Amino acid sequence: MTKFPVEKIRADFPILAELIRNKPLVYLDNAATCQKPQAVIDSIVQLYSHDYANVHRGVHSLSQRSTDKFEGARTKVKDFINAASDKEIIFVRGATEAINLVAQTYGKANIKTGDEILITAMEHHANIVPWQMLCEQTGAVLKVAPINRQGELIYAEFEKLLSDKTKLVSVVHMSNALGTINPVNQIIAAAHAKNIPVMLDGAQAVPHMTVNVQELDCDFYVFSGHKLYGPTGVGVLYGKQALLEAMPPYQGGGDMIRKVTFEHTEYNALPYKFEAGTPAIAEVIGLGAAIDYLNEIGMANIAAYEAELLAYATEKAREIKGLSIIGEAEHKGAILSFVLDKIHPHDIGTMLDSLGIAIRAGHHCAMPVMDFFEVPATARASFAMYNTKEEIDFLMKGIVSLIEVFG
Ligand code: C6P
Repeated sequence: MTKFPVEKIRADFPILAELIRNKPLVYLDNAATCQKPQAVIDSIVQLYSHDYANVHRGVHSLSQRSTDKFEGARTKVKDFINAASDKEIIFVRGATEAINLVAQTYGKANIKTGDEILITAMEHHANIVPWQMLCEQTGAVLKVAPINRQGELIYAEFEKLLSDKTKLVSVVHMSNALGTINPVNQIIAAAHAKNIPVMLDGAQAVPHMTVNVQELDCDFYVFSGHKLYGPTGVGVLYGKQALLEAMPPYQGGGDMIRKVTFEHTEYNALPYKFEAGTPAIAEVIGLGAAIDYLNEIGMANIAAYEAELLAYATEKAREIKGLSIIGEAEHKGAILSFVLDKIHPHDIGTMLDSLGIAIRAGHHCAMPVMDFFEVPATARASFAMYNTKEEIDFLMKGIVSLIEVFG
């Protein structure tokens, strides 16, 4: 690979030039949300300045322009994850809404008292709570496959939990709290051998690796636009067409109907059946622009560069006495969760902020992970394609100075 053009990429992100507390911003909170390239910002300005109207509704020119851009973005998403058809791409508000949608439609239609839903012990709350709600509604049972001290799924235990009662497996592709990348090919093959559908929570995976849903053969895949350098308020539910066809709709309203009378409503075809109401037009189009931008750089190049960043950060972190890394999976994405002896993660976050460094300190919406590692919270530095080794050096220097002063 030719040298990764990180400086050129950095120049595309205007916010990276901000000063925070009079210091250059070092943005290492990319798992919470990524910053936006100028191309995404421009796409939204262009839309509202020149092309904006409601979609799928008007015969007038602006509505057609808006609709073309909106549906164009759907095709970009389809190609980006290699779905078979635009009909399999449902726009939602984010990964959270996508999982709730599947729980309340597929789940309610197919999961009954005594059935089991299988997740892992490293899930984000968004892939726990919707299933707990479904279990309360149906009498189904939530099963949790355990993890080890490295933060890896104990695959043998996962396999043991797959049974005739299991009606759905829903696992995180890459953990936002630990960085672990799960053996999703193995998981999907084992579940499919028992005719169990699999949903992957790809919110943390999609910005960092090539995702090919047909090759994975997953049944559902979900992610959020804002973690993929796109706008907030938009996310994607991918589902295999046959499954989506058979599912009841989620919400009722405009756009998801073909014909309405007071006696009966006929639902629209896919993907509109699941897109009630005026969608997040500008956000969807902005997501399309983010995907164009990423395609130009290449997801494989991004993954290779971020692997370098992670290896560098891990090596440097291991040199710091009193720092413990939480999550040391062999197969891992660019996340460094850590704790320091005697300094609470929230204090680490606040003190690093005074140096212009943005990290997340907290439970990362994965409280069961914190319980497992018996920590109240972790400090999490999460890297993106615009981060540099110099920024990692700066982070490490900041941590060392904290330990010297407060440790
Ligand atoms: N994780 C983080 O700081 P939403 O909020 O719907 O865009 O994404 C939810 C979600 C689901 N699954 C995983 C694996 C995630 O990482 C997230 C979002 C952010 O780690 C915000 S809590």
